[in-house]
Amino acid sequence: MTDVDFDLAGRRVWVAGHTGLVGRALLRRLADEPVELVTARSAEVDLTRQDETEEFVARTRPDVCIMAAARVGGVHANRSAQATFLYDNLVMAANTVEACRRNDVAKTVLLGSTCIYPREAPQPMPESSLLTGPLEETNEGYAIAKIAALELAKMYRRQHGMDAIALMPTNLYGPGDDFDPQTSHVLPALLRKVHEAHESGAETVELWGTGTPRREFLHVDDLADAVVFALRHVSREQHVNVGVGRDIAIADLARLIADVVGWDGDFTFDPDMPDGTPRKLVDVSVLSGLGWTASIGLEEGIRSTLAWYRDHGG
Ligand code: GFB
Repeated sequence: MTDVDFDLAGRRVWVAGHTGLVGRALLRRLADEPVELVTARSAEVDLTRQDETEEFVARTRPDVCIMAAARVGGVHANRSAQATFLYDNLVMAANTVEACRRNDVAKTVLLGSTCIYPREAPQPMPESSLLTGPLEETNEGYAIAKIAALELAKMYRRQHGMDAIALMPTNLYGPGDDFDPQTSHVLPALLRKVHEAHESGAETVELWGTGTPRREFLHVDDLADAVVFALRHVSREQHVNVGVGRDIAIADLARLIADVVGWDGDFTFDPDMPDGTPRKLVDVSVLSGLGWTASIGLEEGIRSTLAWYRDHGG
């Protein structure tokens, strides 16, 4: 039983952040839908500027907004620039939701991250564990901004009757990711490091931290499919987790990536780099109960992402 049947046919769908990892996956997924796409590069409309955001939405009049624009990064990038991650994500969400309200956008989807949950939340983490304990310090800025975004959706729904929903995807990966060793997330970072070790003949690759934290990985094409499903069938105050329902230790992920790349070297560990939160596996029962589950397996996803990376100058 779903919440609603929202008809996408003929709708003008604004994909905010269309050039990012999630935005590009949304464009791929929406290519199969009878919709008209609305996009704008950050040079055309700076979502951290309220006036530019409201002028853009008033001029283009989208029916649907998928808010995939964000300042994102791995544990080291987050830890190093907490104010930037807090401010940019906070104002982009606030400007976008208010502009959509003022222009009667029929459906707005906000995207968060599972780092919104407490560091010591019970695993797997149900949506109800939000705000029940202290956050992981390394990404508190980003987490607070994403919590504010989902609260905006909830309160605009409640006060203004706006059909705004919030999805909380777990760690994402896939084509078009950031592969920069300093700013990226772990999966693309290790793909690049192991690929380069394989190419150069290096015998070791260094991992950050202890390798013991566990992470759940959702391919970005699965997320894009979940967003389209939620556009059609989710309309509720509470945010909804999007994940695969299983996780893997970082050291085991590294070995899986080495096997896919075909590199048989050894991993060393840099204890000076942060482990981040010990685990953040999400409870996926709400979305699966509505009828959606992920379909891209981790090894399959790593293999296709490696192929993309090699084809795009890796
Ligand atoms: O993916 P990642 O940077 O972000 O780190 P988080 C995941 C785990 O991989 C950490 C370890 O325990 C890292 O120490 N790791 C090992 C590495 N080697 C590497 C490496 O070379 N690069 C990277 N990046 N990690 C982010 C949050 O946390 O998750 C964001 O900071 C967001 O706000 C994102 O929520 C989804 O999963 O720890």
